[in-house]
Amino acid sequence: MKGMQGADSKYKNLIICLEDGLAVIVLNRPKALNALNAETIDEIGAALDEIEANPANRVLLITGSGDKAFVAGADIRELKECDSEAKGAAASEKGSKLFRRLETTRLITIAGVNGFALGGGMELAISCDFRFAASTAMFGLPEVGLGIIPGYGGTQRLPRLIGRGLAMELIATGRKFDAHYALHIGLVNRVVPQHDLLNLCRQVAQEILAQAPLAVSAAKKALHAGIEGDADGGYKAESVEFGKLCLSKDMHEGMAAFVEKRKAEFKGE
Ligand code: CO8
Repeated sequence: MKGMQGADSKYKNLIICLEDGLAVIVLNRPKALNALNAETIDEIGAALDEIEANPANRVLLITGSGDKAFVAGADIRELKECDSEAKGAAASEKGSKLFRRLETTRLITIAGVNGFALGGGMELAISCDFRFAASTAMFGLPEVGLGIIPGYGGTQRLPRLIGRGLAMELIATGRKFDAHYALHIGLVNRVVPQHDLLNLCRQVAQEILAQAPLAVSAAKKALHAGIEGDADGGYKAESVEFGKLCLSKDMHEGMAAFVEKRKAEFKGE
């Protein structure tokens, strides 16, 4: 990833950059097209601990290094060693827990899909709040062709995102598809030339960072409550979150700024 400051060398397979409220995790394992081995999964968890611990970090961008791969899946060489039911289930659960954490973090998460997002790579992308893709990106859940199934939440998240019929077709055929098809089925929000991808991600991150922090987190909580539970629970969660925001200083600031025709200065309080 070009133009990033403050690369942190304590991770072997990641580059972490902190840019005024925007945290960037770059998967950086080029010799395996950024495939997720157990070590990389642990590193993403540790990076998330570090990023979440600072309330100033509010948006998380996940992307891959280079221009070929976002993440080419779980590491197949490591998966080959899963020779018992218990080992397989544990490996699945390890990634699944991390992706669930990513899905429910207070941070707004964006996947900048810069190339191959296959298997566990596509599952990582769909555990983020939304996705932008380079026009060269390729997607797919090819697991059934390896004799396995998506094991990092893909069988659960894909139907929720694009609907049951399409999800079943894509999972059962293992078919790979390009960024334009991904846009057509609502898997990604926008497709841009590769050289514009990070600028787009940063620009949208800035738009989010300009909003009231508590309001953005509350909106994520309410949205999840409805998507994951029943509609009544979702409407209830929305009202509860709305009520809490009425006690925030930022609500008063936002409304005062409107009336006084000035830009709001939010403090996240
Ligand atoms: N794992 C390990 N190594 C990989 C992976 C991977 N997923 N993908 C690519 N690599 C390695 C290749 O082995 C190769 O290494 P080497 O040079 O040492 O042989 C290097 O990356 C470059 O790859 P290619 O030479 O294959 O590059 P190409 O441009 O020819 O092809 C592809 C690019 C099409 C992306 C091709 O590499 C490919 O098909 N990769 C595998 C894609 C795949 O099947 N992904 C799904 C994996 S399974 C999965 O993700 C399950 C998730 C749930 C697991 C739950 C339990 C743990």
